[in-house]
Amino acid sequence: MRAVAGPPTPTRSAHLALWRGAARVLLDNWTGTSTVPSRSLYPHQWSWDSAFIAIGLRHLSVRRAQCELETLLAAQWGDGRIPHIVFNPALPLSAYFPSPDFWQSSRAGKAAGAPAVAETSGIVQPPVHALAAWLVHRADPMESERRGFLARVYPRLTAWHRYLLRCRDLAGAGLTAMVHPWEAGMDNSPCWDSPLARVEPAAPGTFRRADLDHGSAADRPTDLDYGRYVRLALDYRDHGYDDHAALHHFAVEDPAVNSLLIVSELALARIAATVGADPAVHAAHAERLTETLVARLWDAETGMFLVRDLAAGELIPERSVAGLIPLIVPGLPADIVEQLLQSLSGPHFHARATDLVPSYDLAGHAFDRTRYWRGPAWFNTAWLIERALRVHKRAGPADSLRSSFLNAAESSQFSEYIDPYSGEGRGTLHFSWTAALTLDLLSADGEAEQTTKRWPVAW
Ligand code: 2M8
Repeated sequence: MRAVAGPPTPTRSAHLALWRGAARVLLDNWTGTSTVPSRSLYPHQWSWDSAFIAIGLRHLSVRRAQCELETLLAAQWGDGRIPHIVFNPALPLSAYFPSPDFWQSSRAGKAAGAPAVAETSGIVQPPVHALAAWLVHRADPMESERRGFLARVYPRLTAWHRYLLRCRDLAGAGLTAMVHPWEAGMDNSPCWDSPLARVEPAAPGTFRRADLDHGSAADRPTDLDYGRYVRLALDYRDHGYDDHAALHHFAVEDPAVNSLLIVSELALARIAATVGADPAVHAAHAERLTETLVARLWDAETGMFLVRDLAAGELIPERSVAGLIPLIVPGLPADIVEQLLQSLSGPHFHARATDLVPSYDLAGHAFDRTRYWRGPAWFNTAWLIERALRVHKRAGPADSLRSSFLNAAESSQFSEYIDPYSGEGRGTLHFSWTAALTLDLLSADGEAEQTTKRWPVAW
């Protein structure tokens, strides 16, 4: 492993302590082959966490960042899915619930091609991985080429996107669908309340939550919702994680997930061109997905994108940060960009204490300033919005969001999320993606870096 790098010159004086603190978190949470989101609450490898972590880790060690992504990809299933958790076999089953004996991936997922060598969950998370792989490559293209990094990950990343576009286009309309609230990453969002209400919860005595050993009950999902999460996962497992055979009592098209797929398809186009494959197919996917995203999920009345509930066949009337993340898509119509920018700075999402965007509508009936994904502001979504503002050349708001992000990361000890009214850190501390994305923002002082190293396409 090469030596861990210091901060880039422009940030050395102003942000040295912050850089060191963030690096410390990533060093402490490194297991030898990947990074845990948190030593206490999330002690295994998580899929979209690892993508965000690799984006920051590349500033410390490009080889570690490559390893982070390749460890995750080594647990990819034969059908192309990247599981949302890869379990560390050295930990006791009680370390996290649902544990490997719940998912039973190597047995129940055998027909879907679950690996025999690793135990994983059977659901997925948002596709940030191709974007991360491209950014890791850009951090040191010569080292990447020397080690054949992109050539190795390209076929796996295309298989992953193929899975999302073929097996998960449940409506046959051209978008990917999520079949469990955890798949969208915003696990406890009020957007899931109405589709989840149709799910019969697993009986309370049939499982034991481990999250309450480490997190406050006031911040975490309710027992009733946990029972529903468990029921959905059990049903999927009992149908062999087969997307055609499973009943999918919960199925939604999420605007953030589909936007991240678009951005990752654009990154795949860049990767394809670099490894001598055909970029056109990925560019075409991105274009078609963008058109379909607008056609199926844009809601002019609210001025943002909404989640589509596939069982009800309608948009869910809840404003969440997932509906603003499509701002990251470069090919959006200009009037939609304008309306999204207005929504971002309007009363539903502009919090008093911070520029970080709350996860849910500040004026919404289900808003809760501390319960996770029902109001608090998260650092990964702030990073995505900061990128989105730069994509659309809004340097002023992007600079301001960047500086709020860095202040909040420092004052909250790299917390998992913050209370949007007080700015106070909530959830677990020393959280890996908060630290990783801090490093990424600290590395982005020069405009040249903004447009070349930090983003797949200088749009
Ligand atoms: C949270 O989700 C896990 C389940 O996957 C949990 O609550 O136990 C979410 O914030 C998710 O987005 C994140 O990837 C995961 C690990 O940080 O934690």
